[in-house]
Amino acid sequence: MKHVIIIGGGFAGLSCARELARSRELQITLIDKNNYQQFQPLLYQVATATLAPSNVAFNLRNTLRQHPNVDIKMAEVVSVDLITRTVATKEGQQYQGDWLVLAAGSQANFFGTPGADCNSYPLYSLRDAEKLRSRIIAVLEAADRDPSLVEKGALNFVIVGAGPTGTEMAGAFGDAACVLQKDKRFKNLATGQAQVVLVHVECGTQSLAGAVHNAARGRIPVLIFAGASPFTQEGELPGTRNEHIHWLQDVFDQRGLVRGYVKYENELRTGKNIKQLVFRALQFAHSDPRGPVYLVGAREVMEEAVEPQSVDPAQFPRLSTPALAPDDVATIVDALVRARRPLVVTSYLGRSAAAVEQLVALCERLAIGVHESVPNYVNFPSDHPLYQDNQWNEPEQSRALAEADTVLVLDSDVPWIPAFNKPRADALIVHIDSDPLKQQMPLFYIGARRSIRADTAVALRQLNEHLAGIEVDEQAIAERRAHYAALHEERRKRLLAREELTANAVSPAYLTAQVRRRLDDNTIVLNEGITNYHTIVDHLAARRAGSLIASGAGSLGWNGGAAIGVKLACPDKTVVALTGDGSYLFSIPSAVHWMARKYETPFVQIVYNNGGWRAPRLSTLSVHPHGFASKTRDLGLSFDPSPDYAGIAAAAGGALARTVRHPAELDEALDAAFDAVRRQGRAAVVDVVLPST
Ligand SMILES: Cc1cc2nc3c(=O)[nH]c(=O)nc-3n(C[C@H](O)[C@H](O)[C@H](O)COP(=O)(O)OP(=O)(O)OC[C@H]3O[C@@H](n4cnc5c(N)ncnc54)[C@H](O)[C@@H]3O)c2cc1C
Ligand SMILES: Cc1ncc(C[n+]2csc(CCOP(=O)(O)OP(=O)(O)O)c2C)c(N)n1
Repeated sequence: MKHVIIIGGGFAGLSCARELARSRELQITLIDKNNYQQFQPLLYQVATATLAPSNVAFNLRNTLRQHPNVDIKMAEVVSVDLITRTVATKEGQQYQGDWLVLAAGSQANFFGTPGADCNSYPLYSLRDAEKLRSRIIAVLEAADRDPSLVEKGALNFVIVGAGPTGTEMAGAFGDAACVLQKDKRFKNLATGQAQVVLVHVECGTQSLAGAVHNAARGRIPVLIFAGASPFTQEGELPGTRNEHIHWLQDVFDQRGLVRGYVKYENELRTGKNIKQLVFRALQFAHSDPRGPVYLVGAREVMEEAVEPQSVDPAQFPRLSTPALAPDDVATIVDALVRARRPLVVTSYLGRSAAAVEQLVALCERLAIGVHESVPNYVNFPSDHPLYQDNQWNEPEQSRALAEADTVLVLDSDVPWIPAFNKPRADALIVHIDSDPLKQQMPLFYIGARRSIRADTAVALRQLNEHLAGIEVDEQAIAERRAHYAALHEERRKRLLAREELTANAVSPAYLTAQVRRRLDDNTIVLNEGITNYHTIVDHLAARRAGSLIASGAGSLGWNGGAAIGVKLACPDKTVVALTGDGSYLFSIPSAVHWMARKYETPFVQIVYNNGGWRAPRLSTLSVHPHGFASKTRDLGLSFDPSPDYAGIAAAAGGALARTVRHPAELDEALDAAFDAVRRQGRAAVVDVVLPST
């Protein structure tokens, strides 16, 4: 039997091994310094963090397992003796063969360009791609900490060489939209770029269920594409019907299923202008108020042979951000300066970090208090002395809102619920919003004297610039600053007291405080705590824009899929999802945790397990406080016997699973969960049993 030694398990070495292995007369030894084959055509995606390194490294032993006469050695060849046909490895082994095949590939060549080898990044191997990836992420993180770096060009990447590698690298940068968002939105949940969702005809569209509601109400851009049943049945066109299901899945108005929720919907009727329609749909999705769009195309259209079309996406720009008219700027500043108790009310301004910065500047300059209504982003640092409070559905009058004489509502769908919480009758209300008309809401009015459609970051910057040129009564401002700071301090103490462990049970406030202690500046938390929503906002006490996110909508079960989406968009963040037990079940945890493992998107999920659906009980009691619901414990809302919430995730995705029934078990469980996610790359679910209410 003859012995062949192949050095290098790349494309050449592998095909050589495969071919030669067919002959049973040969024994083959394949030597490679790695035990995987790297798939170079996808190195760009690894470099721009859109693919994990494991996706482009194929285990050599696995690839060649069907060839018993191939032996694989992981070793680095350092010398070859052609006379004795022996190769020596760095690890000290020698291999002798009848034939030697040298397939060690090539190396990066800087062609002697001065400085190129030490100041630029080659892209030849997986290691090169990983180094480049770390560098890109480091630059983004630096720009995240200090946004002025963006203006200084920190996010400008230069590619030398416009051959296939350079061109593809440029394309990969373009695709990695979240990485390259220059408008600072990469800080937030949303990359600002629509993601694409493909669903199966009308059935798949129905399966989207409440997710379309959440994307619409939460203003998240998404391009949804669904196929449609073929419309011919006798082979008239390529793609014609050939399965029984094509008759059953044909409906009269497939687009109607989502019409009430999408900003644009259309059918692709020919393959010839698909690009134009996709870009037009994206233009709607990306323009404020952002949201989902829906395209549908039948199989014959998808099968149509078309000439390549070139369409410039730049001709379909998102609409420019609208600003305040000069008159409005002066009037609003004047009202804020004159007010005794000016207050900002907001819910989703914090989707833009720039808007948060401008709001802080405005509030600090004029001592304006901030009240959040069902906040679904961090709109204002909650430890700031001007931060007053936030409200979910609690039937209470906010003191700050009751006292305010000038109320500036910025980006809010429901700034207050007038049945129990509203500004005083003579308050001046001004509303600035990306959609002040709330065009998709049948009933909406808030008594605003001025309603202005504008981008809040731009509008606030205009107010700040105008303020810089006018005199204000510093004494009056000092008085209101002291007033708001005193109220803030009272609230801080109240909240701190609630974090004490009192009974022998974990309270939602205590649990949230324990979670907070484990967060760092690199964490994003998702809140689907329902009746604990407000407690979570209060006790997480978020300060950084983009660090706390909620769906902004009402179809429960958002948090699991959202956690995976956030982790995909921001792979270097620790993602934590806080969920009610009902919302956990709504999220289809089996699918979520299967995906989390499959797509390497581990996250910590904590179930606020209060034994069932508490919200519907509170809703009933708020309408009929002394009715049937007040007299019975059993409203059919309990999840007793409780499912093994964490066990579902362990079974579906190998998640670390912990159930906490006593306060003494909490610390260990949370530590284990954060460790699993941060260090082992494994998802974790902690089911925390709270007193049922
Ligand atoms: C970023 C990038 C994108 C590309 N995209 C494409 C594309 O889309 N289409 C296309 O056709 N081509 C593409 N190429 C080119 C293609 O990857 C190469 O032509 C191909 O990999 C060459 O195959 P090879 O087996 O000669 O070398 P390689 O695939 O590089 O394999 C060499 C192997 O030898 C091993 N080795 C090296 N030295 C030693 C040693 N001393 N001891 C032990 N083992 C050693 C290495 O670990 C490696 O596994 C791309 C290349 C790059 C860099
Ligand atoms: C898809 C969907 N179904 C039903 C509802 C109505 N609903 C609102 S809150 C709630 C209960 C949620 O339970 P859980 O997540 O355990 O939170 P809790 O109310 O116990 O705090 C329900 C069923 C909804 N909003 N969305």
